[in-house]
Order: sequence, then structure tokens, then C-alpha cells
Amino acid sequence: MRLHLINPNTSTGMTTRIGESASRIAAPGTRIVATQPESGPVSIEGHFDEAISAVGVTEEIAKGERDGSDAYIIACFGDPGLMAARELTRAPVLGIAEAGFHVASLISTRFSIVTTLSRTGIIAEHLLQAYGFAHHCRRIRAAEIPVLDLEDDGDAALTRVIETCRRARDEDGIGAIVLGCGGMADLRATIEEAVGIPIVEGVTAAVKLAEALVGLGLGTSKHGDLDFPRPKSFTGHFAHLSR
Ligand code: 2AL
Repeated sequence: MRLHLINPNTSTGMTTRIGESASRIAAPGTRIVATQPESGPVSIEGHFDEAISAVGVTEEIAKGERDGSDAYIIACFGDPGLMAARELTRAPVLGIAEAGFHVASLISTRFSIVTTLSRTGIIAEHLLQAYGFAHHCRRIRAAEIPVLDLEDDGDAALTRVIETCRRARDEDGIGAIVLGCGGMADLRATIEEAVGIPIVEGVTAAVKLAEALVGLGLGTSKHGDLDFPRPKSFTGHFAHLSR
């Protein structure tokens, strides 16, 4: 199985690390192919970054279709371009926020999210509402670290994430925590050991869910709104998308 992991930001170091985390958890028959958009923001920390990155995600899906991918993961916690991506393929497409919420709800009745910056919290909140998980989430907390600090200042960032998770454990009345950034993919076990409650991380959760869907023979439905986009003309910068 070819599992195409798309890091929606353009930081090559983060793409490599996320790909390595996915490969470690993947089943022996799963080949992880980690890519990133050719153009776009180096990190995604707000609505504007997310809107630009979503175009890059759809371009990576188009490449994945040419290369015969069996499933896709969108490895940014805002799940940028998730529904658009699903329109472009019959393969399953999972967002890491979506995967994290589903898995956390299977092992706890209530969870909190620990993300990077406060300003990204609203993105997670909108996703909880859109996906029907708002009642499962007690609180969205931020460690107040810019996304790229997870790369550049890893030890300090880890310490802040652990401190924030401990506060969530002690104050939120929860059974589990969902980590709210793709850049935390390799930190799950370390944080769980330090905090002592189940820590769900979206990239690793999405790998196992993607393998399950492929194993079940299930892909994105083409009946209804996730059908391939209607052919039409695109103008200007996007003229190459005309069909
Ligand atoms: C993210 C993420 O997962 N990757 C990125 O660049 N921004 N989202 C976040 N909440 O930090």
C-alpha cells in the first residue's frame, strides 16, 4: 500500500520528521511517501496560511493520483483542503485533526487539545464543530510555541507542551489529550510517559486509520458531494485546471 503523506507547509525538515514518524508506526506492507507543496507558507498558523496551503495540498493529491497512491493523509492540524482533496480521488483521505478526534473519542469520553499558538485554537474549534466532536472536547489549550520552534528549539518546545498537557490533565476533567500540530508527530510517546494519560497524535492515528480503511476496501464515496469536481473553465493562474 502506498500511503501518501502530505505536509501542507513547505518546511522540508518537518516533512522528513513527519514521514519518519509515520514510517515507524506503519505496517510492514505500507510504504509512506512524504511530500510537501512546491509553494506556500513554511508553517501554518492562521486562516491565511491555511487558505494558501490548501491549494498546494490539492496539487499534491493530483501528483499522488498520477503515482497510484492508495490513501492520503493531510498532516496539518487545520486539515487544510480536506474536502477538496476528497473530491479529487477515490482513495481515502484523512486529516490529522479528524483522525485525532476520532481516535481520542474511542478511548475516552472527554479530551482536550494541546496545540501550538492560541490563534490557531479557533481553527481546531471550527473543526470540532464541523466534524461533530464539540461535545467531546473540554478545552483547547495552547503551549504558545510557533510551529517552527518544534524544529528549531525542540527541547524548550517539548517542555512547554508537557507542562500544558499536565495542566490539561489536572484541570480539564479529561481522559485523553490530542496533540494539535503535525510537528508533534514524533513526541507522542515521550509526552505520554511524562503526563501519564493517553496522548493521541494525529499523524500516527491517521496512518493506522488509513491502513484500516484500505484493509476494509473502503475509499472516498463518489456518490454525492465528494464526487469529482464538475468540469469547467478556470482562468488566469489556474487555467491549467480547465477541463
Ligand atoms: C499546524 C500544523 O500542524 N502544521 C503547521 O504548519 N501548522 N497547525 C498548528 N495548529 O500548529
